[in-house]
Amino acid sequence: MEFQIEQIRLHWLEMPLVHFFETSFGRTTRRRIILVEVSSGGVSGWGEVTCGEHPHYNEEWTEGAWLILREYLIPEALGRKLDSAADAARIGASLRGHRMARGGLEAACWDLEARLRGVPLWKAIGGGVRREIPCGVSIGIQNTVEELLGKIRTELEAGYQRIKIKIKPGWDVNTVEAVRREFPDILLMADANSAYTLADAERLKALDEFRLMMIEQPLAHDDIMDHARLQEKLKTPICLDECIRTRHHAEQAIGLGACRIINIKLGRVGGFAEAKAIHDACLSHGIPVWCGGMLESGVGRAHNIAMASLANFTLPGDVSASKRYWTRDIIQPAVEVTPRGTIVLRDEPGFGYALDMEFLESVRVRQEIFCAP
Ligand code: OSB
Ligand code: MG
Repeated sequence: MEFQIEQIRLHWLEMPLVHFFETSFGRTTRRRIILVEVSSGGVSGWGEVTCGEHPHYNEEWTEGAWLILREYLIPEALGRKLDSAADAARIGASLRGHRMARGGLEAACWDLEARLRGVPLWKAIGGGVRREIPCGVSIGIQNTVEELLGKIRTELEAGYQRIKIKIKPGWDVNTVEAVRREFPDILLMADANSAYTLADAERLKALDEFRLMMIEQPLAHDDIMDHARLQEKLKTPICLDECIRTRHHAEQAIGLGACRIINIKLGRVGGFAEAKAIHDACLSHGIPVWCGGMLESGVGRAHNIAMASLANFTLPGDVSASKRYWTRDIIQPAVEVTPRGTIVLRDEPGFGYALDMEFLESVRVRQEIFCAP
């Protein structure tokens, strides 16, 4: 459906996490989140920029994304007539990188189009093959193994279908072994966020005996070749996260045997158009995908739920309940998980939840409004 981008409002929110989240690249205690609100004919669509506070997961960070939006993407978008939301993927196409900033704007355009059409976002993107999204949790590095085991127990009791733990050198083989001893039969996986090199192949091979579903992104964020060399040596499937930003990367990685599974993150790949392209490429090669997370607020979480309803998202993703991260979310109702470890799709137009504007404004520390000339 055709529409024109008449106004864009950026919202910068600051929200403390319920519990710190630690990966191999550092610990997060507070999130800085940019929401992109795109309006046409008095209707708003919402997107979330999923980058971190610092450029450690990838090159993007909140302050940088704000500037990319203000200086490049918004001037290109304002006043633009789109034949459909799929056109929004072209905004910023001449830039190198900055896909999370682009993805926040692109996702907002999909939400806006879905609202203008009066259909749920999952339907607008061609999803909805399942009414319930299978959910897993990502559990960060803890201060002690005992604390980790306690957290895993809590999440299993809540019904989550698979557990992902973060690993890094010194918190890997022994940790995974302790988890396996305590929970012999659970679906378990480990995410290294690029903490290793090929020189650590023997150490990573030691993980083979623990029946992990996969090991996620063990090697450098931009190195598909070395992952191919590592996958040859490992029984455990490698899942790529950071390395895959485009359909082309996915095809190269699959062709080289660098992974057997791919984690798709809406922001990392620059929005729904590229996410669907990667999804389709994986489907045609028999590579299953799952939906990754970036500690999103309710807006990004709701977009992830829609994405995870596409056909090839057959593995439980890192899409979990709002309350795991927030004492109060900016959407209503908060995202909840069933005792079966699933999230049920909603039928409201757009991303399916209402924004709690009063609360959103109370955590907003900065905003800027841009109008078409
Ligand atoms: O690599 O999947 C990752 C969080 C921040 C940065 C990178 C990652 C993660 C997660 C969290 O694993 C997933 C979630 O949002 O629950
Ligand atoms: Mg990851």
